[in-house]
Amino acid sequence: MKKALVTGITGQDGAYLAEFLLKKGYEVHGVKRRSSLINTQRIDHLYQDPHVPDRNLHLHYGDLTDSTNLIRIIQEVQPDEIYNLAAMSHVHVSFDSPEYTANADGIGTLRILEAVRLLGLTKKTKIYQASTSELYGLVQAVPQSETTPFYPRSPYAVAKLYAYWITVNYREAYDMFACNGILFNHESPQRGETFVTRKITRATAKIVLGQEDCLYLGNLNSERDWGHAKDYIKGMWLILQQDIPEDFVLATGVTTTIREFVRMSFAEVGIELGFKGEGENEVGFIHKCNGEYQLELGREVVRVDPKYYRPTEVDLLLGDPTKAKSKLGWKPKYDLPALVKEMVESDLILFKNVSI
Ligand code: NDP
Ligand code: GDR
Repeated sequence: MKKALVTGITGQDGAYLAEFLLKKGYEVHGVKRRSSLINTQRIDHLYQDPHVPDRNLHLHYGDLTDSTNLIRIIQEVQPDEIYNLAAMSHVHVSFDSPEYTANADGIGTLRILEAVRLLGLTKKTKIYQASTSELYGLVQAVPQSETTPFYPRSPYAVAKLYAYWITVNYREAYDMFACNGILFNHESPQRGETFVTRKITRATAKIVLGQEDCLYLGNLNSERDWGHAKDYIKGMWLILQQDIPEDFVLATGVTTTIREFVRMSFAEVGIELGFKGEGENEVGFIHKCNGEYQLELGREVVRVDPKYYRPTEVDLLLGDPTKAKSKLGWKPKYDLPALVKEMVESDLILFKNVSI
């Protein structure tokens, strides 16, 4: 039975990946941080009581900022594969906590690589590093592929740039099987509530159910290449199943503005939005109601709040997944309409069950 160690197992990708690996017959070990409230909601359905014999999901307390604890966990587990998904993953928040972000997202990756090297596991343990399309930052060329130059635009992206290159360096210096997946944005009903897609689908549900008045957003013009997390975690696994360690872009090859995502989300509940004004004065209003939910025509349900603007923005992400498609045989099953539909439906169910 293969053993996988997943850092960030309580996050969106960690939860989907753990489920995927368990189905493949892996023994899965997850690193989770201690928190004052239980934060394992995304993996509760996978939880096995520690007293159950032969269980195949094990959780370990740990933190990417603590080398000794990572060394101990890796020594205990002796994993065949490590998926380093743990990170302070919010781009906007990284401007408020730049040093912590560098420590966890940048040096944290070094700590994992060093632990594997010091423990003499370089020939046994394969490492997946969660790299990101944020590395491309200020647009140099589109679509963005494995050979497009990087120009990071946030403390998060700069930390991830270090993590990207230290992964490449350990691969070359110590002949380790260490790979970067350069993943474009991927979402799901499990997406954290403060990322823009989930913020939008939650607000769509709450507004039509009368639980929220208006959705406040930042830059509506930026464009993202959005896929479904379920497709992307499969790509992570495929990257580690190759004979030769390499870096791969995972993306859909389609880009969409935030404004269009808002439109699509409201269209799922039968509401056509109109937009008027520009910049900070732009608003989205109810133009037509075609279905079950009847809201007052002309009512403003989307407004811009500049507090959500970033000091430096990434305007356009559009990935070229040709290499992953040809070498890994990776092909996403979801397109954006299917993703939006699943997220809105899930949030409607969630908030229909909430009493106000
Ligand atoms: P989430 O924010 O949903 O999950 C992040 C995980 O990391 C959580 O389990 C979190 O724990 C954990 N974590 C944060 N800081 C630490 C720390 N110091 N030590 C240990 N664990 C920590 O992110 P996603 O699942 O969306 O993303 C997974 C990875 O992929 C991240 O590295 C992200 O940067 C990267 N990525 C994500 C993309 C996306 O579109 N989703 C695209 C490209 C890259 P807790 O639950 O306690 O907060
Ligand atoms: P991103 O995702 O920064 O691409 O990073 P996010 O959903 O936070 O932002 C996407 C775009 O939407 C604009 N935006 C807003 N964003 C948020 N969060 N909240 C708002 O109110 C809002 N209004 C407009 C942003 O300015 C931005 O242009 C995600 C994370 O998962 C990273 O960890 C990962 O590396 C990248 O995707 C790929």
